[in-house]
Amino acid sequence: RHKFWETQPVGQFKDLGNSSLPEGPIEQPIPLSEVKQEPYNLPTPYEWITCDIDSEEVCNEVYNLLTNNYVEDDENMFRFNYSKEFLCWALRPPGYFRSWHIGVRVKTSKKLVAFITGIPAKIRVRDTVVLMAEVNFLCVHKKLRSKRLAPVMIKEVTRRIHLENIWQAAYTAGVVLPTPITTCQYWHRSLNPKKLIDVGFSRLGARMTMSRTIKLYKLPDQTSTPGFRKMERHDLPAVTRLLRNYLKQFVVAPDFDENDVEHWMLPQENVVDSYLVESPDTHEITDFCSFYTLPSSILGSQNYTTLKAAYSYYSVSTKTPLLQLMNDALVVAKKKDFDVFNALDVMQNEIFLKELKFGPGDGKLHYYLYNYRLKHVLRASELGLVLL
Ligand code: YNC
Ligand code: MG
Repeated sequence: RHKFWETQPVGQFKDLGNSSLPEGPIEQPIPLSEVKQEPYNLPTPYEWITCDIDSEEVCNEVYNLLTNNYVEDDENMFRFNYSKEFLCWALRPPGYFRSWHIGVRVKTSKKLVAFITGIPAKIRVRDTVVLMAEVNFLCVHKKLRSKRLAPVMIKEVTRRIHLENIWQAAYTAGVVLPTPITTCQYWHRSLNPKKLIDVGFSRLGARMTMSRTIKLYKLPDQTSTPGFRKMERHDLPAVTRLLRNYLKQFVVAPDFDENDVEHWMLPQENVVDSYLVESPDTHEITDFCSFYTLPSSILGSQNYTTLKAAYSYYSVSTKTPLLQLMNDALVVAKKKDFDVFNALDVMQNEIFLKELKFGPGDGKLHYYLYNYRLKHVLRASELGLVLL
């Protein structure tokens, strides 16, 4: 069935429901001197490169490969269009390794035809914080599909991760592989229903007119929570405390320190937005919400080329009801001209999804751990991790 994945240290389908297997690493680390020192072999026309994502030229090549060949929806109507600024942000967190940004070129033309990345992250599983790699942006050019290039890319990124003495990884995919730790669903909140219907992202509901639909999704011009404002650098200690305390409740969640929060949460124009609630009386930071910017190319529309989407990232409510906090997030996203606000049913998101008029999407998102077994499949609400 899965000729490649069956050979890897991941939960196997045959072990589902066998809770006699222990939780934790599936294989033990080996001495670094015993890790393969040379790259895996590629078919002869191709060569490995380490991508210097700081280089304008390399960043452009990666951007173009992904823009034309990365993830599409099931109907091939939309394709993720990560911006260059976003890629730089996603690939250069504290302690990142340049060697984990891997490309494949055609030797003769030097054309970039495949890509895969890892970044380091501390991820807590129950009581144990594990240094892992988050693997993302696996992409093979459309003309080179189904030639078993993906397994070689995964083995090469694994080898380079091992060389940094890291033995576990986390990743997500729209496809089912051995074996999801949980399966989540995307929910979509229309901000610009007319455009979404026009480009085929959504459809006019039964017995609905366009004007009733526009009214249904209308949002206030102003946020409603007193003390709701954009996060600033001086908020880092308070936001870090808030997030760390909040994420404790989930079975799998990142273990963020202040440097991580600085990188992942400090607002960056067209990349990540973060807001918080500062109590007007005590000046205490009581609540937090964030979303990242990930447009999609619209593949078949006469009228539009891009769908501007915001993706819910991390949110924490201690005083402001989550429903009210997220409604304010929708208000600011609308003001910033996003067409749609997306959220997974992870963490406590189910509290607000239906109430705030999110509708369920069709695709599922599966979460995986490499070389780390969990006894049971998690509920999405037990997951405290959002990957980009
Ligand atoms: C996928 N998304 O099952 P079996 S998500 C992992 N993640 O292997 P070929 C995948 N494996 O089943 P193609 C996968 N998609 O025979 C397919 N596979 O065991 C498996 N799409 O390889 C598949 N990006 O080269 C099969 O397939 C084998 O040419 C087939 O290439 C696949 O970034 C792909 O969706 C996805 O660009 C590159 O279709 C290509 O089709 C493509 O013949 C559009 O591969 C873009 C797209 C995937 C986005 C993502 C997360 C990737 C995680 C990779 C796994 C990391 C493991 C941890 C490593 C570090 C360990 C440590 C320590
Ligand atoms: Mg292939």
